[in-house]
Amino acid sequence: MAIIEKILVANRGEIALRAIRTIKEMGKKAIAVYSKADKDALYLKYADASICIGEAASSGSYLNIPAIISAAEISGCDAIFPGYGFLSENQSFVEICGHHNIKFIGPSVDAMILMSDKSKAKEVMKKAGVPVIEGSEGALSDVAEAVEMAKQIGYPVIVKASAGGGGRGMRVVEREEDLEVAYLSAESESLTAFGDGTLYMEKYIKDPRHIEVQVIGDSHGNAIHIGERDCSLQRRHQKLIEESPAVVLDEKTRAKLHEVAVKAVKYLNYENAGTFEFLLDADKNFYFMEMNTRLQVEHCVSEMVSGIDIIELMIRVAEGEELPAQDTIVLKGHSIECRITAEDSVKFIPSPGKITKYVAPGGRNVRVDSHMYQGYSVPPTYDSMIGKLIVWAEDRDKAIAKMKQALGEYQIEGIKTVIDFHSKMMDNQDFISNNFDTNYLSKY
Ligand code: MV4
Repeated sequence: MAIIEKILVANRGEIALRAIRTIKEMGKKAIAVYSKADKDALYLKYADASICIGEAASSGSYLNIPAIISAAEISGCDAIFPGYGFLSENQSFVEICGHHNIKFIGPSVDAMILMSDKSKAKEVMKKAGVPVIEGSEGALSDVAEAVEMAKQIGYPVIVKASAGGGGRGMRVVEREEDLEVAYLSAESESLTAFGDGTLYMEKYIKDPRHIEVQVIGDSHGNAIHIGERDCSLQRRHQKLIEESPAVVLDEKTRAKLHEVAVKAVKYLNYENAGTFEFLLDADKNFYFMEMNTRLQVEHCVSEMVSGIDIIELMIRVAEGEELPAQDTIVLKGHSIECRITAEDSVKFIPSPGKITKYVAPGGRNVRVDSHMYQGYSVPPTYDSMIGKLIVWAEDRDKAIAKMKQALGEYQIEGIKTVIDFHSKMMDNQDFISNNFDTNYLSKY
């Protein structure tokens, strides 16, 4: 047990604010870092101290490892909380934290390396007894092997980048005559994007749902899940609405999903928070897709149904504490999250600028995780997500009604947001009847 006293939050925006709140509630000190573009950011006001780490461009600030490590050393931090994006899944950063005796609040380098190779991750998960999608065992070596593999599993197939994730370096192939072109373009795309052109192949699952399980392991080999989330409502691989539980699952499938996820955490001896992503096919079979070795944007819906502060749990695990037993985790009701971005509601074109009026929603079981305030200028430099609106209610219908009310209470002027899109979704019959999949927004 090594009590952490001072934590550097190596992130910005809503997640920096989210983390600082928990750190201070735990009686610990929170140190913020910021780029020149973020000098007026709200999270700086809530931190115990803040340190400028460089230029607006992320490469000169939030991705600048020497600047962040220096900030941690100068301020006497004994741990770093990475949040999501930026350095949260950067293997050398985790290693460097170790060299400096700074506890990285997240998984080990080994777990991170393993899961960053998607085809290797799949092999390991298969060994752990987790259902995986039929396809190549590991990476493909060339087009000829791809053609043979596709013959075996049958079209349509999908080729994916081993180093990928989030949809880049991915091609769906319907017929053998299209495979070579698809293979070569996926290969060059992933080589450009990730510096690695390794590909693997799977049977293509048509119109799946994206279901993921929140897990956490501790340093004593214990592992628990905090339920699942349905993140099927996406646009161009950007999640827009997430919920927990995934009401598409029957109790038996849900129990199996949770069981498999916990088994995998134990098999990996995985420490800290993570997420197993699954695809659910039309027959309600689930298959492992990827593991995210970080806290995710949508963790809040899991917090709402469980009553657990996941960041608090991450910090406690990093201190060497044992996790609570699975049977103490009680999942109740329904939670929905709408991601609020500074984009227009029709084409999702970024709309940075000054917020001239800001009134946020409120009320019972309404949670606003946002760094917005009246007078704040949304910089054009970073991700356009400027907040999340999360609600909880006894069931999904009530949660939708509450979300609709809360969205309607927002008054934001000066920038465009996707609030109108979300309001329309809360009235959309397909959404209300839970009749959608990961391709819904591309059809509609
Ligand atoms: C798939 C698939 C269908 N079949 N794999 C998209 C991102 C990357 N993580 C994997 N993805 C997919 N893999 C097989 N075998 C469909 C997708 C997919 C998708 C998955 C989850 C959420 C949204 C998606 C949107 C398009 C495609």
